[in-house]
Amino acid sequence: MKKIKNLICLVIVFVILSYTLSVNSVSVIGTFEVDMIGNSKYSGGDEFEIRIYVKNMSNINGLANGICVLIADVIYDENILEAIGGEGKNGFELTWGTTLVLDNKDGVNSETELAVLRFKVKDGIEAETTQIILSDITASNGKDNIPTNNVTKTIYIYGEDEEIDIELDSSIYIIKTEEDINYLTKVPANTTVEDIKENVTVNSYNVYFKFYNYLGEELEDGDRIGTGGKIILFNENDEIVNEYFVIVKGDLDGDGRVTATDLAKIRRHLAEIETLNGMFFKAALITEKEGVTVTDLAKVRRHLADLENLYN
Ligand SMILES: [Ca+2]
Repeated sequence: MKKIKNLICLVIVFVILSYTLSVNSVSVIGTFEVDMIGNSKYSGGDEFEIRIYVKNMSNINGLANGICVLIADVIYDENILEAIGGEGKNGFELTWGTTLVLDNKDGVNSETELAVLRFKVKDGIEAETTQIILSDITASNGKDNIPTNNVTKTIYIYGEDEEIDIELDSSIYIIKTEEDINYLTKVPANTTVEDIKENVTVNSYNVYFKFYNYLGEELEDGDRIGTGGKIILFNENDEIVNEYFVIVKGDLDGDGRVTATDLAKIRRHLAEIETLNGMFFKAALITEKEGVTVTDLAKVRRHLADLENLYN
């Protein structure tokens, strides 16, 4: 009898144990990625920054309250680069020795910038290609350790006599050059100058920006920037070093919004009453076909009716 009791006890323990194990295996954490954003071309003596983001959390439910701690080893060639500081972003605290520790009382479960790391290219370094690697990355949601793949950022160092193009980089906008004209595209309607400043980086510290609308009027931080708007980069001698035109899909009058006026513009273009030119023509190429089509009109109309979003 005692033997049977023991057996029953054992079975119960086994059932409870396997249930607990299976519950744990159900709560398997989703994956995520880490990204390093920043320009990649510098010369000896330049200081630069790398922004660290988490993104692509494919199983938000599994992440529950999101990522609140992330650690990684930061590997770089100390003969070429020197770490000169950094800071946490969006509530994350940065502690950086050989290992980088980022922690926050709150977790994040959508694409978020966690930190900025600052480096200096050592004086006299010329024509080198070097890498900054985040390895052994592990995050936590306060419950589980969640590892992910290494990330590498390649840095090209130019010689003293080589000219470096001062360029913008961005994790959310697309920067492209067509026929020697630079464009900042994938800019959604209602984007302000401040939004752009927060979402671009430039490969030089000695550069400042000015923003203009399509009429050449200077814009301030809170102003919307629309199609045909321009970002001009100046060096410390107030000389223009580069410029970018802004394209906001569906904004065909340059006010940075998509309204009935824009709908009318695309209609009139299709009816051959008034032709869309230059930047405004590019902004009307919603489907990115060769010319402006009926589908482009349909998409703007559906966007205005909240049936579709031009920027998703
Ligand atoms: Ca508009």
